[in-house]
Amino acid sequence: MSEAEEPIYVTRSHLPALAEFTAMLERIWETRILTNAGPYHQQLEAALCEYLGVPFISLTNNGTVALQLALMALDIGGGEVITTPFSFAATTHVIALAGAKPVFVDIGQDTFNLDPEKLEAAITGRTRAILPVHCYGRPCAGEEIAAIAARNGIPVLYDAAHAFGVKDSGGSVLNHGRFSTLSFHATKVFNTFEGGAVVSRTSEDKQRVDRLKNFGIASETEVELAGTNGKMSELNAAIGLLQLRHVDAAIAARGALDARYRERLAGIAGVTVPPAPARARQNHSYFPILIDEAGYGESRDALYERLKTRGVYSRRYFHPLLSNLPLYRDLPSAQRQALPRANALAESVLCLPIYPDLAEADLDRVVEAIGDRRP
Ligand code: T4K
Repeated sequence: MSEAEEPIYVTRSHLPALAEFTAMLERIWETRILTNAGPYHQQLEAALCEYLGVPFISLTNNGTVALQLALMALDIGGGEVITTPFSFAATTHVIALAGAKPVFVDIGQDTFNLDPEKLEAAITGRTRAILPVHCYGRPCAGEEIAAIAARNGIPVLYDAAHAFGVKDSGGSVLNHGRFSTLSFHATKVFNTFEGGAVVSRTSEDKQRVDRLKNFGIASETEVELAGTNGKMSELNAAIGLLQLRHVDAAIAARGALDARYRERLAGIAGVTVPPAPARARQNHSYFPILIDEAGYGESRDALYERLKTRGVYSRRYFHPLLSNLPLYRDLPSAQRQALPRANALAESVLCLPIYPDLAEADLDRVVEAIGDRRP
């Protein structure tokens, strides 16, 4: 957390009932199975497969490690990985950490996600994988990406950190690609305090990820792969089992707030609320708005600062754009002129507070502060 005076957005609804959790803790104390795919871990994997409608899940200790494990499972061995610059730092970092070169492709018009029309031109003989992000839980163009990937024989790994429970016209978006990864960080729609998961399409892929998250160990005497420690503990898995009971209510509450924001923000000049994605079950994990400085009369950054003075803590997800970070800006694909939409979006987007316990009166206060441009 960056500011000491910031409000706590992780509210009651992000936490399981303490009594239920205590009962699970007692069980852990009794069995003394604390980690390494214990009973709660196994139960949570099964429960998530059912809830999310996916064939195989491997729980991990966070969403970043989930991405790393999926990349390790693809065994890309360097080369290039095509991705979007409009994401959280973890998405590009894992490519660099895998010893590969990130290749940025611009986002689509009004989609927030990697543009399939720009994808094929970015594929070279060195491309080892495609890593799109369902940004804000808005589904990527899964069919188009799949067709391009298949044509070129390149695997797709989706960063679905924001897309818990999201569906498109084909069902769960987690069923696109060879792997999808989730984040269960405290601030997410479904959380285990820290945690994440890799969704696999086949039992062979799940077994590979499971080995990789446990040091590559295949049996007592065999270490088959150069793995890491990506395991989720029993404590986090127990929290997840309890959270899962309330996730539908949490998503519904977010949906009502999303609708209220849309209604109240309509008509404020220079403020655009992106339309909800078509044919999707959303999770309302973020509420982005776009500020057109000329029409609004104030820059996005000035609004962001002014909201803070009113006790409203919004987030400029995702600014700075990953391709503009000193770490990555010298990459050939990072040039601003090649990424006009992502650059424009990073300069104009503001994510407003949205969490299940946000009171309607507080939401109205956020909208009033946006509507009232006086300092
Ligand atoms: N891929 C994508 C596309 C991602 O967005 C992320 C993470 C990942 C991969 C990696 O997944 P993980 O390895 O994190 O599982 C947050 C989160 O730390 C990060 O998980 C998330 N994406 C990213 C978008 O946002 P911050 O630094 O902006 O959050 P922070 O700490 O400022 O918290 C936001 C608000 O919530 C604050 O007002 C305070 C409040 N808060 C926060 C925490 C942690 C609480 O009230 N209680 C809390 O415990 O990064």
